[in-house]
Amino acid sequence: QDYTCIKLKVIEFSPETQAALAGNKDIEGKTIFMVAATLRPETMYGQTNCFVGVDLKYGIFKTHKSDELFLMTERAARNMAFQNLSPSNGEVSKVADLVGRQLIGTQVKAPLSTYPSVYVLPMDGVLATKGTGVVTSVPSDSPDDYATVMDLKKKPDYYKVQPEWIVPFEPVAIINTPTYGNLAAPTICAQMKIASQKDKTQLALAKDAVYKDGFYNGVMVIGEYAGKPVQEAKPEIRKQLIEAGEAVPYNEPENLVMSRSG
Ligand code: ZZB
Repeated sequence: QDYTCIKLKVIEFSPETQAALAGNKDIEGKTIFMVAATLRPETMYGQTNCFVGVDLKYGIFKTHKSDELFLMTERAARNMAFQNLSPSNGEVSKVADLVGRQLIGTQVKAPLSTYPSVYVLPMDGVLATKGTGVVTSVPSDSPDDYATVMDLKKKPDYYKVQPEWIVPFEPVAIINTPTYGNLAAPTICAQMKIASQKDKTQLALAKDAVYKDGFYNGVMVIGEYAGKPVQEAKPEIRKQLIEAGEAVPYNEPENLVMSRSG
């Protein structure tokens, strides 16, 4: 898969992560990014939060740039080490260990998002075996993201999140499609009566439907490419993010993912 890894700059870590990193000399003076793999760079205007898996293991790693560190799974760091994204070819250099749970409530700056900063929240289905284990959330166009945000809104205590990390961050219209309008995920979730991230079968169908409709029939309604088809805007936005240093290309061969997933 040809992913775009979006660099979500850490503004302030959660108190738990701050405690875990206290005294760590390797992070002093460095900029830390939570790195999220996406196939939909054109949706980045609609980022409302970032997801991690609470039980997943993450690390902070040195990168190809001496002043930048990446927060992601070790598996992703190992893949990146062979894609010119680590200090030297094949080198994985970890400076801290973290667990997803500790990251909840961390505040990050998401490139292109209409919200100046967003929060890290928990999602049940984040796969350790895909991308970086960090997922950027676009509830306007991703049914999984929308359903998860609905769960968190309904049960903040259960999920150990604060309403102010969620409630102010409404989905943002970024793509218009003939079938689902300009808030495809909320629309299809309502139509299919999907109410939770636990509705996995329905969500897979919803995701497939909005993916196709967005890609083939979608038209941008926000940003520099407003009025342009998604197919035209996608590569341009990807290129801009990479040139601005706000994203990196990241490749994950499908068979490699499978063979390492155990
Ligand atoms: C932003 C985004 C906006 C995404 C959207 C999707 C959609 P696929 O096709 O199944 O490979 N993702 C990335 N890493 C993980 C992970 N470790 N665990 C769970 N989900 C992950 O799906 C690729 C998408 O899965 C990625 O693109 C990312 O979410 C998520 F409007 O990034 B996406 C209809 C989907 N819309």
